[in-house]
Formats: sequence, structure tokens, C-alpha cells
Amino acid sequence: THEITGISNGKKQKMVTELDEFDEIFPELVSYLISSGLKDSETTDACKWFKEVLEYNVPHGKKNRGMFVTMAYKFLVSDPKYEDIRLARILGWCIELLQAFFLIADDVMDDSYTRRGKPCWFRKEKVGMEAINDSIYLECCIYKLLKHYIKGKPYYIYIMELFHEITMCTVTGQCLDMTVAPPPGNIDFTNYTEEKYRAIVKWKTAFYSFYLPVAIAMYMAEIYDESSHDCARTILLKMGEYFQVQDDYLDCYGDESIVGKIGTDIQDNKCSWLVITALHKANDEQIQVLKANYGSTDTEKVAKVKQLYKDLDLEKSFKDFEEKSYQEINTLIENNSGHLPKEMFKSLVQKIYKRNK
Ligand code: DMA
Ligand code: MG
Ligand code: MG
Ligand code: MG
Repeated sequence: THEITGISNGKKQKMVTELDEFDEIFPELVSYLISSGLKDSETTDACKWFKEVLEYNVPHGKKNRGMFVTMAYKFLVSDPKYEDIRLARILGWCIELLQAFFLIADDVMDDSYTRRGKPCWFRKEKVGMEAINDSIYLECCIYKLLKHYIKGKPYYIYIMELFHEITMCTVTGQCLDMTVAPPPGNIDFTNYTEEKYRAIVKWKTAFYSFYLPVAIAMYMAEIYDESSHDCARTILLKMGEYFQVQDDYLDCYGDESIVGKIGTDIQDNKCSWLVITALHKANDEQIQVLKANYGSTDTEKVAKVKQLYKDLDLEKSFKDFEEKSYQEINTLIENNSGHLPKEMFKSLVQKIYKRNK
């Protein structure tokens, strides 16, 4: 398939992976995005800055979302043309741009320190609140690329509208995430319910991380019918929920050098899967401990919350949740795929099951 292994002169050659092919396109997109502004001496300085914004913030993640487009497309079209695979990769980069746009803002809102093993963009001395404009710049790049590469294709308008709609979903989710938390010093867990949690993660994560890449591939394959999109959405939103629970778990239990970010959910008073589960398992006394220590940057308070998580054996709860979700997702795939290939959904789950980053 896309991996080329060759033995020549008794030496094993380097395999060209889908990730390599995906990465190879990025520099070309950067040149295109900044070239017009570079030609005008008035905007040269901004374009030089934007080049750095793109290079620092866009290409260094796991790139799961970006690569999901090509992965899904290959399942949907039996003999894809090279040129269409290339477009699938470019649209994958558009998702990576959307992600970078949200992450820059998310790190400001969450008061985070690191991202992908480096300081958050707004933490860089020369950047600061300019990060807000840079984040908006990255969003603009999506539409510039769509226009340049797919205008004229029958699916152009569908994919453009999809990006608009999914952006709206994600900002809605980010708003829920921010507004569920009461003001500091006034801890009140009444809003921290499972229903509320499900709503937050569906809107802030599941739409853009899972439905978006597959829906793009479906449009490219000229699958426009509502019922197929409904089938896909049902399965993919469930995967997205599972993915955000993993993210919440890794915020506290992940290895920083592997996940590339320092957790801040306890300090930020987040309605995280861990705190929801803790509230569910805790006795009255433990709930008091949680109330007294959650949502503070004080390292001793953070340590008390982590100790409580340990006492409640949330690691075990998470492992159980992971197994249960995996089963549920597979059942959904079996029963809800409609005319879509089950293998496409299964290979997406395999990419995230038991992930540690
Ligand atoms: C992130 O949720 C959601 C979006 C839309 C960026 P989060 O704050 O838990 O993400 P992270 O843990 O990567 O900061
Ligand atoms: Mg965050
Ligand atoms: Mg956040
Ligand atoms: Mg997180």
C-alpha cells in the first residue's frame, strides 16, 4: 500500500510512511500561504512573522486528525488517483490548521505552559497576546487553501460549509468548558455531572477531531446523503468522547515527556472526567477534601487532589472505562455503519485505543 520496503545491496531502505508523505506537503503550503503577502513590501514583515507562526504551531503534533482524512478516503474510494490522495492530504493539513488555531487560544484560556514539548506560543517572550491574532491568522489560512486547491470541485462548497459548522461546534464546546467552572474560591460541583461532561466533550473535541476528517473524506468521495453522514457522526462522536476522556486522564497520569504538555486541569477547576469520577466514588469526607483543594495553583493543594485520585483508584476506573468504551464503539460500528466500510471506523479506533500521547 503506501509503505514501500525495499532491500537493495543487502541494506534495508527507509520505509516511506503515510506520515512522511503527509509531512512532505507542508512546506509547499507554507510557501503558498505567505507568497502573495511577501511580494508586497508593505506586508513583508507580517508574512515573515506568519511563517514562524505556521512553523511553530502547525506541524509538530501527532497529526492523527490530518492523516485520518487520507486514511478514510482510501477506504471509501477503491482505486484513488494520486492527485486526489494529495488533495486529501492538503485537506488534512486544513484540519491541522484548525487544530492549531484552537490550541493557541486554548492554551491562553487554560493558562497552560507547554504544548507538543515546547513552550505554548503565547508564553514566548516576543509573542504574548499577539498570539490571539496569530490564532485568527491560522483560521484564515484554512479558507485560503480551500479556495486555492479545491475551488471548482463539486465538493468545495460542502467542505467549506463543513469547516464553518465544525468551527461553530468547537467554539460552543470551548465556551461550555470555560463557563461550567465557577469563579475561583467558590468551588461548587453542582454543575459537574456526567451529562454536562458528555456535552462539553462532544462539542469541544468530538466534532472536529473525528467527524470532521471522515466527513471531508466522504465529501471527496461524493457521499453527500444525510443518512450516511448521520451514521458516521453517531460512531465518530462516540470515539471523540472516548478520546477526550483519555486526554483528561493523561492530563494527570500521562508522562509529560510523551504527551508534550504539563497538565493544568486540577488547577483550572476543569470539569474533567477524573473529577466527575472522583465525585461519583467519593464519600462525604473526601468530597470536602476535593472542595477544599480543587481549582488552585497551590502545589500542595494540587498534590492533595492527586492523592485523593489515588485513594479512589481512578486509574482502575479509567482502565474499566477504556474497555467498556472500546466494546461500545465496536458494537456501534457493527450496527451503525450503514453503507460505510466498517474497516474504516475500526482502523480509526485502533489509532487511539490505549494511547499514551
Ligand atoms: C481542548 O481541550 C479542546 C480544544 C478545542 C482545543 P483541552 O483543553 O483539554 O486540550 P489540551 O489538554 O490539549 O489543552
Ligand atoms: Mg487546554
Ligand atoms: Mg481547554
Ligand atoms: Mg486536556
